[in-house]
Formats: sequence, structure tokens, C-alpha cells
Amino acid sequence: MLTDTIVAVATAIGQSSVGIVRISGPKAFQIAGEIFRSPKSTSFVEFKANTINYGYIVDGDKVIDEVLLSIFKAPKSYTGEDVVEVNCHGGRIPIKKTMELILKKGARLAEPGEFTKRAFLNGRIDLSQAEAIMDLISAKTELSLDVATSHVLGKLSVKVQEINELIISSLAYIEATIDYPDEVFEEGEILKIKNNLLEGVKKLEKLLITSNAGKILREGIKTTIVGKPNVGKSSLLNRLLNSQRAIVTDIPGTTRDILEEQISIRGIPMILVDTAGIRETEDVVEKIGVERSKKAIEESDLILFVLDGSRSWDIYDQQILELLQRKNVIVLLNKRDLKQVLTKEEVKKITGYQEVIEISVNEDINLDKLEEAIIKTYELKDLISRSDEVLISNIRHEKSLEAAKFNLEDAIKNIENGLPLDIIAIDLRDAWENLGKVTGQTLNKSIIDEIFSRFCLGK
Ligand SMILES: Nc1nc2c(ncn2[C@@H]2O[C@H](COP(=O)(O)OP(=O)(O)OP(=O)(O)O)[C@@H](O)[C@H]2O)c(=O)[nH]1
Ligand SMILES: [Mg+2]
Repeated sequence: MLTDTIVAVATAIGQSSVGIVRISGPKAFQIAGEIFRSPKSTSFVEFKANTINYGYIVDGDKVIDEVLLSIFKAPKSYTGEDVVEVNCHGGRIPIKKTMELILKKGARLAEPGEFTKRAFLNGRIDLSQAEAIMDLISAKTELSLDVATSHVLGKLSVKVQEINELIISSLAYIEATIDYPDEVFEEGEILKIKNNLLEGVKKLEKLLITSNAGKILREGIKTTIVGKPNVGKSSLLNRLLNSQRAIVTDIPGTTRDILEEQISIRGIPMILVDTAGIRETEDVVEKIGVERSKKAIEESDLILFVLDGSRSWDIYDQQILELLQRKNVIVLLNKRDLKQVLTKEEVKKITGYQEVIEISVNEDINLDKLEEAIIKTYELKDLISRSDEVLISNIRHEKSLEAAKFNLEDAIKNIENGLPLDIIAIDLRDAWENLGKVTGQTLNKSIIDEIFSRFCLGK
């Protein structure tokens, strides 16, 4: 039983026009009644649910702030409990004073994510929706926001429920047959179960296919810009970032350390890394930079290999090429605005890479082609057009769905091999349990606590 009443500041602390203090629990209305005065002296009990009321927060006779008070009556509130939200003026002091007062009246400070956790425990939302609320808050691009929103709306929960029903109806039949061994065992029924399970596997596969794209949305594509000194790597970073983040000069060896920035290309998050131009060098600092560049290459998902079209292919380009084996590479032939010494055809022949784009960072030529190429490399076109559909972006969901799929496949295999029904029932129960981890139905308390502890305060 949740008997205590919790309070937290729901907005970011600092100077702003409003700051919201949220109270939830059985004593929320009582506490609000003690600290809130309306100008007409209406008593709190006369306020209706789902109303916003103007008035003051008072400590005895002393007015602390002028506020708007929103009232939500259980179960129709964010947490499913009685909730009061106080819209204070957004300064540090009014919020702090209001909080202190509410704590003094018997509320306790909420833990991170505790409001959302209560919504989950009260059955208002399932775990996948609760997690999506957190993803929504931390969404880095519009695309990740779309995905999070579709989960908050419960689209994933519906899909999981569909699969669950296939499992439960099969399980019900099997258990009935086990319970009444005299019942005739019908070949047709077992075929129906098998088809149910096959459909379940298909639905799971369809969801799991999206998890690659989901990973990209969650983590971003780690993209490293490499090339010998002075080819325009930092210029490219700046151009993609739309800011003069990195120092650009015509002196080779300008960038000496790794520089990392986040950007979004057509809604796809990327972590863009600029590196020190790789070349043999005696300069100690530059040498360390070059080592770091090599490490960055190893750790990245995608490499933008920049060449200078106004200079011919040399041993430095060659050395870098050799570092890029087994990597996803897009070759960029930069400085197209200058007289060209190195041609696209030559580069294709020397490097073996067919994806070579002639660009000019300074003159803004073909940078849209680069964006196209990135999206194409990751087959993300689909993702962009499909963004309002269900997409698995949470690794915990992915693992649970995968496990459920294996259980169903085992069940099908066991049916085919004519194994006893109680063995198949075990597979199905496992599948049900694994699916339930997505919605939180079958997770134990400590895991649930752990998940919510990663939430932010006041949510
Ligand atoms: N003409 C022309 N010059 C460019 C272009 N892109 C970059 N440059 C120039 O090339 C020089 C080197 O650019 P950077 O971006 O510093 O090159 P870098 O590859 O980061 O060099 P290091 O940090 O030394 O490895 C600068 O003078 C840039 O203005 C381009 O498209 N056309
Ligand atoms: Mg540089």
C-alpha cells in the first residue's frame, strides 16, 4: 500500500516564469487545504476536481507566493492518486519556501521517477509507457521524440498484448487438456496452436527488425572524420554543426586532439568526431593526437574519409586507407572548387570504395549528397517514414522480446517432435513471462525500482 504523500519540484530549478511543485498521495488535498488561500476565502473542500484555482500560498498569516493550484482527483491524475500542482512564480525562493511548507505539513520528498512509478503501480500505464515518458524527456531529435510518443500512447503495449493473447489462448487449451486427460486429443487443435505460435513468432520478428534503427536513435551513429592534415576535416565538422566549433587554419596539424559533438541529420542523431590529421610526426602533442585518431576509427560506426582534390594521392592517404579496413566508409573528395588534381575515378580505383562524393565544404557543394549517403548507408529512409509506428528503441525491451521469440520457437519445435503437452506448456509460460517484462507485469520489484531510479526528479 502506498500511504505516504510525496512532493517534488517538477520543473527545472532556476529563474523562469513559473515553477511547478507537484504533490501526490492521500494527504495531497489536506496539505493543499492548509497552505492555500483563495481571495474569496473559498475553502479547499469546495474546489472541484480538474480545476485551476487562483490564490496564495500562505504560512500562517504570511503570504509566500501568488499561485495557480491545479487539482486532480484520483484516479484521474498522472499518478492515479489525488494530485495537486502548485504553479508558483519560477524563482528559487518561492519554490523553496513552498516546498519547505509542504514538507512541514507531512509530505515526503519524492524519489526520482516516483510519480511515474506510482502511475505504473496504480495500473495507469505499463512499464514500456513509463520508460517512454523518460525517453520523451531526453529525446535528442524529433525522430526519437516520435518514437517515444508512440510508446507513451501505448502502441508497443498493444502489440505485446496481441502476442500475449496468442500465447494465452494456446496455453489455456493445453492446460485444459492436461487437466482432463480423458479428453480427446484433437489433431486439428494442436495444428491451430502451432499456427498461433507461428503467428506470434512472426509478430515478434517484425518488432525486432526495428531494433537496429532503435539502437541508432538511442545511441546515435558514431561518425569519425579522418584524413591527412589540411584536407578540411574541421571545416566539415563546423559546417555540419553550423558553428565554428573547431579551429580551422591553413596550417597542417591544426587539430591536435579529438573533438566530439552531437548533431542530428534529418532526425537521426549522430556523434561527430573530428580528429587530428594522421601523418608521421615528431611533434609529441600531435603524435598523441594521431594515436587517439586511430583509436577513434576503431570505435566508430561510420567513417568519413576526407581527401583533398587539389592534391594528389600520397602515402599519407594510403596509410589512412589501410586503417579503415572492415569499416563503413564514405569517401569525400573535398575542395572541389579548386583546380582538381585527384579525380573521383582515380579515388574509386585506388581505394576500392564506390561511394565517393565530390564536395566543397567552403563553397557548400554536394553536402546534401553526403546526408543522403549517410541515410542510405544505414537504410534509414524507412525509419524516417515509419517513425510514427512502433519501433523498439529500448534494449531491455529488445532482450525480452528476443527471449520470448526463442521460447515460442522452442514450443513449435517441441510440438513438431511430438513432445508431451506439459513440456510445451513450460515453453509458453516462459514466453508469457518474457513478454511480461516489457510491460512490467512479470518483473520483480527490485528491477522495477532500478528502472525508475534512473528517472529524473519530479517526474
Ligand atoms: N578551397 C577550399 N578550401 C578548403 C575547403 N575546405 C577546407 N578548406 C581550407 O583548408 C584548410 C584546412 O582546413 P581544416 O578544416 O583546418 O583542415 P583539417 O583537415 O582539419 O586539418 P588538420 O586539423 O590540420 O588535420 C583551411 O584553410 C580551410 O579553409 C574547400 O572546400 N575548398
Ligand atoms: Mg582539423
